[in-house]
Amino acid sequence: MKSTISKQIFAIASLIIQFIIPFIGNAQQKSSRPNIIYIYADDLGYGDVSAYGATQIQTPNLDRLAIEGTRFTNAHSTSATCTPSRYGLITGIYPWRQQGTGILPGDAKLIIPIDRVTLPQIFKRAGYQTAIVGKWHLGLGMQVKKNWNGEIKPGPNEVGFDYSFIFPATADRVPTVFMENQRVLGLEDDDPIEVDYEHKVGNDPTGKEHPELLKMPSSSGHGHNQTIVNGIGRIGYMSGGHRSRWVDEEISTTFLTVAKEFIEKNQKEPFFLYFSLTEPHVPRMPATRFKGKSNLGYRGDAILQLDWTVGQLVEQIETLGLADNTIIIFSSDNGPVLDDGYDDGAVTLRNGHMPAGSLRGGKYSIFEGGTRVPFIVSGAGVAKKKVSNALICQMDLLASVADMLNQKIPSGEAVDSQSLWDVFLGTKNHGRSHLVEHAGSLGIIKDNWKYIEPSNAPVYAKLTDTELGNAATVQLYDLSNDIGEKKNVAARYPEVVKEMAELLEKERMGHK
Ligand code: NG6
Ligand code: CA
Repeated sequence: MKSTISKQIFAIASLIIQFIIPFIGNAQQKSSRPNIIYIYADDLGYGDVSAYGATQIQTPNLDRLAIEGTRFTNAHSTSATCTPSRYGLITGIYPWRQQGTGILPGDAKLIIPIDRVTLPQIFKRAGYQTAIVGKWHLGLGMQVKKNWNGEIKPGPNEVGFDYSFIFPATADRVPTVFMENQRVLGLEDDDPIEVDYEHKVGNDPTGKEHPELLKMPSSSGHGHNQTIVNGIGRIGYMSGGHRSRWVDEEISTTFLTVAKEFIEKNQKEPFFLYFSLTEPHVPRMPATRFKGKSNLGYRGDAILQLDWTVGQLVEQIETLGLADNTIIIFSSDNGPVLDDGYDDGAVTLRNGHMPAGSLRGGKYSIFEGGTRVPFIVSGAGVAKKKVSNALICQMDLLASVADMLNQKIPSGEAVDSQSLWDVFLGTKNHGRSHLVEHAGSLGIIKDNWKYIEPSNAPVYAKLTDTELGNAATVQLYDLSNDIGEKKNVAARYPEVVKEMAELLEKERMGHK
């Protein structure tokens, strides 16, 4: 009798161990370690998305994410250009604290310290598989002069990504190649690559010598006239690697395919995918089937391609049954620009489109158009149909996911990143109290006040037709009724000016 009871107890216990405990474990794992996909557009403006009010272009896939999630109206990149914004995202530190974080050439050395905490490392420590697919633009290797024909270290893999499939800088900078785990893809021994940003290397024609070979002229005075690849003049010189050079029209689908492969392969484990798109950065050369689709020129076509790409990824997540456990975050690294160096119709075919919406300025600008960007969070645990006006910055993701995943940040690291996970999920409304904005000069935003420090930096960029927002006098705007920063009210509110100037100074001196 006794032995039968104990047999029964044993049988029940083993049932619990075999089936119920693993199930509880799984369930916990599910809710506490969601997959995160961070989709980062390049130069997409606040007004480029129909969910943000665009009328000349429709972005149904982004709009769907916004409707099924939370759309932020006061979310920012740290800076008004690419490299510094990405530096902020990965390190959780304002890039203006660190020299050498401006727009990098394609042969730059790695600028992310490999002994400090980074966003992908937080995920890695929590047991995630991590990948970057897309544009990198944070430098590679220990020096500028490097051998592009072998493995280049350190790079994204040392920064915390288990897998990397990138192009090194921008689509308009050489080398125009893909790199998988820090090796150029498709390279052949008999045609090694050389890259130089000062002197011409090899015999490939340049845009300067042979403008008649260009299929898309560079806009006047703009550069983009060095080595020609696929009929497009680039910044920088390269020779060799002819069979490894990308086809511009295929860049986007190549990244999408690789991103989907990563997701498919890692669907059973939690993963973090940093999916860093090239659209709508110059040179805009969308896949042929998107050409002419938007009626706004290749820039608009590239935005349609971007939107389609997002839709493809969402569809894959749904098909694989991962929707319940995946969060998609979509944003842009800086504000928009129409003419960034090529005559591609973005200006002439603008058709009334307002890439920055009602914001003033754009890429390169300290006005809101420079750093206030689309920011949409959607998926597991995210508030649906919500519009949040909380002040947040991309740099805050680091501390936020660290908190969500119970990972400690060593003191003195990621010092500018604030833990706001519930705000990102749209379940809490209170974001940062203030944020420093960065372009040619610094600005600061707090309680809907915007202060721009006096500066001698240029007021206007003729090449890109951008109001840069710099001025020799103090500027203060009341964003609660003047989001377009039209009326400088500094003279009317001297006490606010003083408070904001002091706060900016405190931040500047803050963490070194
Ligand atoms: C500028 C380039 C511009 C673009 C930008 C980087 C010229 C005149 N302009 O220097 O075309 O490449 O750098 O953009 O060369 S970013 O989004 O990567 O910061
Ligand atoms: Ca950019």
